[in-house]
Parts: sequence; structure tokens; C-alpha cells
Amino acid sequence: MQWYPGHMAKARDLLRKNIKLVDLILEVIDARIPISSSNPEINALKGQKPKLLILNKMDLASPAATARWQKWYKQQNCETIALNAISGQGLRNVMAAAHRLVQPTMKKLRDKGRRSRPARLMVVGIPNVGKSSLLNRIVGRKRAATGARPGITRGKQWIKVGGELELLDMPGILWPRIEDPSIGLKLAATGALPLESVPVEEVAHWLGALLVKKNPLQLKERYGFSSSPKDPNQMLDDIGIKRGMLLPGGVSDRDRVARLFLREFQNGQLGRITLELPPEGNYNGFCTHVP
Ligand SMILES: Nc1nc2c(ncn2[C@@H]2O[C@H](COP(=O)(O)OP(=O)(O)OP(=O)(O)O)[C@@H](O)[C@H]2O)c(=O)[nH]1
Ligand SMILES: [Mg+2]
Repeated sequence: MQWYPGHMAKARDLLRKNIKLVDLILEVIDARIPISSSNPEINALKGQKPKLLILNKMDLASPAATARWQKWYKQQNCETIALNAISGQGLRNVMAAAHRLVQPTMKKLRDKGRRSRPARLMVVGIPNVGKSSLLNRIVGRKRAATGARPGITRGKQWIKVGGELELLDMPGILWPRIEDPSIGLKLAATGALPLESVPVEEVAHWLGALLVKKNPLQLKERYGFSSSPKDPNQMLDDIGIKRGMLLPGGVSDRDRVARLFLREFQNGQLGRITLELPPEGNYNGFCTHVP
């Protein structure tokens, strides 16, 4: 899947330049696709800076799956916090961990006799994972623009929180080549890629096939089917009939149905569903030990 407009390249430059200025990186990922939504470039650029991984949109993910992910990350020395950036559930844990993780750096500065300054935090992640929503939550009011489509934040912005913290909101950054097609599909299904740039019918079919296998009862309930769906094509056509999304001749309008289906998944209307589970064994590269 190809999707890498010019502002992404600009955002990478911003990341490269600003990473040096901060004391802690808050990487926001989507709890429904933790690995697919973490940007490998962040670890490549972050050097020795501590990082806290935030599994956001926990309200949309399976609680059991999120618990498994947190256990898995912990096994590799990677600290995670589950968050709902809309309700604020988990926010206190984020703040407590952030304060703790910046302490060693702040202490070093004090020991060197530097004048104390606010700790600087950078909120990074791929598009649409909830970076600005988290930042607004921390600040306690709406300072950063948020939106249901990717690419809302374009430039960087520093925001002060009391005298203790400074936060940098960053535009979403996607890595340039998504080699694994299933990662592209997951990013499209969860809304990290704008719908205009993805083959919606293909993505809806892929998601439909997965959910028919893993969550047939949720589909049955949501769309009022008389039995559990078995075939994704048939199911999408049946949704069209149920919702009156028909073309002349009475066949389902597959494009409209695909959009509806993806939107309902993204809004959590199909239930709390996680699309990937931790791989077996260790996963080198994504978690860097916090010193
Ligand atoms: N259900 C749910 N929705 C969330 C959560 N956090 C953010 N959202 C929604 O996700 C969408 C994207 O949120 P933003 O905060 O704009 O995301 P962003 O990462 O700043 O996006 P860009 O600036 O476009 O990269 C918005 O519609 C938010 O309301 C969450 O924890 N749960
Ligand atoms: Mg934003």
C-alpha cells in the first residue's frame, strides 16, 4: 500500500530535529494493533531517550488482549500504559510514569548545577492514534486540534503544563514503506490511513473475513442477521440489504457498504476488537529498555 504524502517527510524531519530537545518520548499506539501502529523509525531515532508506550483507544480494544499485550511488553522491559484519551481513563498512570521517567534526567541537570527547567515531553505516533487528544487531556483543555481523520496536526506545537512540563504535539508520522500488506490493511481498517487513499472494498473484505472468523456473534447482533455470517462477501451484501444501501436493480452498493462497515468498526460499534495479538517470543527492535 502506497501512502506517503509530502507532509510526512516534513514530519520526519521535525521528529529528527526535535527528538534531541526532549527528556521523554510518549509514543502513542493503537491498542487494537500495537505492533502495526508503532513506528519503527521512532526507535531508530530516539537514541538513549526514555520512551513510554501508550496503548491508546483501550475502549475500542479487547480488554483481555490489551492485558496480554501489556504483559508481553513488560517481559521485554518496555513500559506501557493503557489509555482512553477521550474519557481520561489511564491518564493518571501516564502522568505518574512520565514524572518518574524524567527524574533521572532532571536530576542530572540539577547535579550539573543547571537552572531547573520544565521537563520536555514529545508526543509521537502514526496518524490518528490520539496524540492531540492525549495532549489536550494532559493540559486539561482543548489546545490541540483533533479529528476523526488522519493528518489533523500539521506543524509542531509546544504547550506548557504548569511550571513543570512542556509538551510537544507532533504530526502523525508514518514510515515510508509498509512492506507487509497485512500491516497496511490493519492501518486502513483502524483509520490511520485516510479512506480516500485506500481500496475500501478490499479493506472491508479483509476485515469482514477476519471478523466472520473471530467475532461472528458480534456481527450477527450488530446487523440483525438471523444466523452467524460465514462468508465476508455475502455478509457485506447482506449489510447492504439490511441498511437499504442498494444500487438500481436491487444489488448492494459495495462501496457504500464498505465505508459503513469500516466506519462502524472504527467507532467501536462492532464491539471491542483487537486485530493482532503478541507474537511468540521476543520482538527485537520495538522496545528499547528504559535506562
Ligand atoms: N474511542 C476513542 N477514540 C479516540 C481516543 N483517542 C482519540 N480518539 C479519536 O481518534 C481520532 C484522532 O484523534 P487525534 O487526537 O486527532 O489523533 P492524532 O494522533 O493527533 O492525529 P493526527 O494529528 O491526525 O496525526 C479523533 O476522532 C479522536 O476523538 C480513545 O482513546 N478512544
Ligand atoms: Mg494531532
